This record gives sequence, C-alpha cells and structure tokens, in this order.
Amino acid sequence: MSDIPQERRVVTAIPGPKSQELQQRRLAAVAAGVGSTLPVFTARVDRGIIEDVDGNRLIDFGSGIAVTSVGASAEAVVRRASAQLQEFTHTCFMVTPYEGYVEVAEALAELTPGDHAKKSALFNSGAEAVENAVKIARAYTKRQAVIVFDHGYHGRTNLTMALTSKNMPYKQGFGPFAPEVYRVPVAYGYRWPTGAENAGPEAAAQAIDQITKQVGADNVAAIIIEPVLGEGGFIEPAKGFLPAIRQFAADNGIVFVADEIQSGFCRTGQWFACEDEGIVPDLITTAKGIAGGLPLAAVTGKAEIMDAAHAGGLGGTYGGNPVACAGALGAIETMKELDLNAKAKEIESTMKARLTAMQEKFPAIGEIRGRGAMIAIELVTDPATKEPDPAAAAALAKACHAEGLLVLTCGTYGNVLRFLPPLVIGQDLLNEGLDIIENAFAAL
Ligand code: PLZ
Repeated sequence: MSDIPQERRVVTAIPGPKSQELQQRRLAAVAAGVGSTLPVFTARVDRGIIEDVDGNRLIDFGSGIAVTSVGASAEAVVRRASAQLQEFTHTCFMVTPYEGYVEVAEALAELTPGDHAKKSALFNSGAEAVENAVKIARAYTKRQAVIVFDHGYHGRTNLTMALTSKNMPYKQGFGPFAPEVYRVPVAYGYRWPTGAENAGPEAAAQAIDQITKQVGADNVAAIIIEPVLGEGGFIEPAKGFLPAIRQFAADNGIVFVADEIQSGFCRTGQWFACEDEGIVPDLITTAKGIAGGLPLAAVTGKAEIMDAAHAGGLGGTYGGNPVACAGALGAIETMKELDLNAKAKEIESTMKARLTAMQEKFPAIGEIRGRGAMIAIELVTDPATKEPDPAAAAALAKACHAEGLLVLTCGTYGNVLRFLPPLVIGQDLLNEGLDIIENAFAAL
C-alpha cells in the first residue's frame, strides 16, 4: 500500500525531466489516438496525492475519471486483491466459477435501488456493460430500438459510439455506427431556451413526443440515461425529467437503464445518483468506482429481465475476473466503513461554497453544478449570452496542472471544468486545490 504524505509538492517543471523522457518513448511506441490529459508519469498514488517519477506530488481532482473513489491504493482493495492473486488469477467464470463473482453479484443486489429480486452479470469495462444491457433488454422485450439523449456518453465500442452523442473525438471517422439508436432531448437546465424551471417537463414532453412519433413506443427495447450526464458536462437533468421518462418506460414495456458508470458508488453522495429522485431502474450499469481501480463492470437488474438472455448468450473471457472481484469487495467494504456517501456530501458543501464565492468575482463561471464529489463549473465568455468558452477551460486546466493540481475538462462544448476528487481526500488538500483554482481564475 502506498503511504504518501498528503501534501502538494512541486519540485520540477510539470511535466518534469523524467516524465518528458518517458513521454518521448511513449510517443514513439504508443498509438497517437490514445491521449493523456497531463503527461506526468505516475510513480505512486495514495488518497488525494499522485506522486510522479520526478518526485512531484499532485493534488488529485480526477480519480482517474471517477474511478478511484476509495483511493488508488486503498488498504482493503490491496489486501483482498493481493490475497486473491496468491490463490489464482483466472479460471474464466464460464469454465469453472468462483465465490468472489457471486459475492459481487450479491453486493450489487443489496446496494442498487429497489427491493425486487435482482441478478447481475459482470464484465470488464463500462462500454461492455452498456452493450450487454442492450443485449439483455432486446432479448427481454423482443424489440430493437434504443433511445439515448443529447449530451449522453456511453463508451467507445461500435454500439456505444452510436449511443454517445458527441462526434469529436469519440466518433469522427469511425463509422458506420450501429442502427436502431435514436437520440432525444435532455433537460439541460442551464441551456434550456425557456429557462431551467421549465426544462424538466418541457424536455420530457419533447423526448416522449419524438419517441412516439419517430420510433413508436412499441419498437423500443431500452431507454438509456446517465442520471447525471458525465462526459457531456455534469448535467443534472432538471427536476421531473427522470421520473417522467422512467414512467413513460414503465407504461410502454420499455426497459429503463440507468448508466451509473460515472455517477455510481458514492460519487454523488448516494450509492447511486438515481436515488435522489427516487428512481428505481429496471437495469443499472456500473463500472469505474466499483473496484477501486481494477477493471470491473456490471449489469444489475430485475431478475426476470436479466434472465431473458439464453444460457451462454452473455459472457466474455475475463468478465468478473477474480482479482477485480476481490478488489470490488474491498472497495465496497471501504465505502461502508468510511461512510463515503457522507464524505461525498462534505466535499460538495466545501466545493460549492468556495465556487459560489468565486462566481461572484469571476463572471466566466456561468453555472456551478453537480452533486457530491461530482462537481463542475461551466465556463462562458459572457453570462448573458452563455457563449461556451472552451479556451478558458483549457487555460484554467493548464494553469492548475502547472501548480500541481490535476483537474479534468468535459462537456459537449469542451467548456466545463470538472472536479472528481477521491472521496478519501483530506479537507486541507481539497481547500488547497480550490485555492489553486481561484488563483488560476485571477490570472486568467
Ligand atoms: N458510461 C456514463 O462515463 C466512461 C470515458 C473516458 P469505459 N467515461 C470515461 C474516455 O474518454 O474514454 C463511461 C461513462 C459512462 C460508459 C462509460 C464507458 O466506460 O469503462 O470507459 O468503457
């Protein structure tokens, strides 16, 4: 287990000389299509600190894109995964099964919303989970169409590219895409033409109208939505939108799928973000935070839907790998023991208070939004026109990186600065990170 002093330390330029050397090797050996936010090469990670190969200690406001909520070297994850490594690394659950997989499925049944009978299937990546949710929904409904939303993100495989809304960088040049995917409006309050207060009901009415008129509700297998849209800009659908869509799905025999890959596992201060509006999905996809950094993903849902796919119809060589399952059990143990839902809510109140004070000084902050430790600011050239300002987001991120604070950007317009600290980050580091953001604004 890493044990790094929880203090920022900048001892070289960022990236430093050793990182720059590694970056040269990387550029020669690694495909150009695989990018990096900040080419600082990692040596060790512990709670809120990433230590690089030059000895710099960066404050982590990214968690490897909402993955290492319990930290990237959490004691229980390291202990359980190491013990599993000693026993066996793999058998393939489809060849000879093992208890860890079953335990993860039991934990998912306990933690996900709803008290109906639930079953799970495990996979390696978020995109794979989403693809399988579609397979299961199609098998159950014997229908084909899939409904997704503006600003939605669901992955980089062929079907999930089709489900993802943003062209650059995710889809450009990679088509043709899978058929029977239809995109409808989402209640993006900040940018809704008639105002945020109308966004929920109006967007729901438009979405439902488009589904019924353009697709036909009877043809729809699944409606897939992120309860907080992640890559699209940390958009919280305006109040009332999710319940209306969920009800429409129930009324029309459509499988309602909550993609909680980014928002799940304590990230928003609930086990799952859809709980905030009392939504009980038919299926829920999880990944990222589930296993403390080890690759694991799941589809969990109503037993009768999950059982619709024929025997042998679901699977994959590595799905539910035993080491990843052990890691997940360690991550879940940590979330419960440290009450990371409460920690996420504390992070929200610290961040929102500081960001609200900044917004008064810096009009570029058009909106502060998100929940728990999934917080973002949308940057605009002028709060009156709401013209997106991706250049400001890029400049602020760059300035933060130079000071040793890792932040990420996102958003359909590339103008959102997002903050996803590990839920185990200390209050001092959190405040120091916010100081750096404030100074970056002042220098902008
Ligand atoms: N669904 C809601 O957030 C992954 C993407 C990073 P995978 N988000 C990070 C990038 O640029 O590739 C994500 C998500 C939601 C699905 C996925 C896909 O999860 O594990 O990356 O396949």
